[in-house]
Amino acid sequence: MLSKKMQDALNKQVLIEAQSSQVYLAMASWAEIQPGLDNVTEFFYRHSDEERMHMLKLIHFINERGGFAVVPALAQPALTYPSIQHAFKALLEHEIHVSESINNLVDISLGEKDYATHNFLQWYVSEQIEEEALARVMNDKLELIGDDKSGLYLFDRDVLNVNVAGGGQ
Ligand code: OFO
Repeated sequence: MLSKKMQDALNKQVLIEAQSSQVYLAMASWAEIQPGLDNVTEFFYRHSDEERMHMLKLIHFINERGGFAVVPALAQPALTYPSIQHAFKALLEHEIHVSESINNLVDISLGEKDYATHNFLQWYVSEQIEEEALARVMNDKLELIGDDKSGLYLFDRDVLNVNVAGGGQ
């Protein structure tokens, strides 16, 4: 059975994952109308779906452990970005914020001696390591490319491999 404190903290994470999904959905919609970003667009759509899956996993866990998962209202995400660099920088910053939030949940689970939740959260801990690493690689590449059009073309082509390999889950 979840403590009230643990349940409230997990429900906050439901909101964060749902909001993440919304943020990446907006990035996808913006990227879709930019020229030559087909694979980047697909990456953002997939990332959005994956965040929804992270949210659902939490909802099931909370309900299975005797709590009640609250489906939250969402804020309007940023709709446009000055450049692809800005979008990926926002993505990295967002993931760093998510990692902090997951770490905070791990702290709470230990404080509550809730080892089942602690164990459940390990999946998110590993996931965040991967997501942050991927976002950093993409940001580094984009920084090197700058405004170079052929570089951006190659970047989009590279993202195809990330999509096929299932990165950013
Ligand atoms: Fe990318 O964040 Fe979910 O966990």
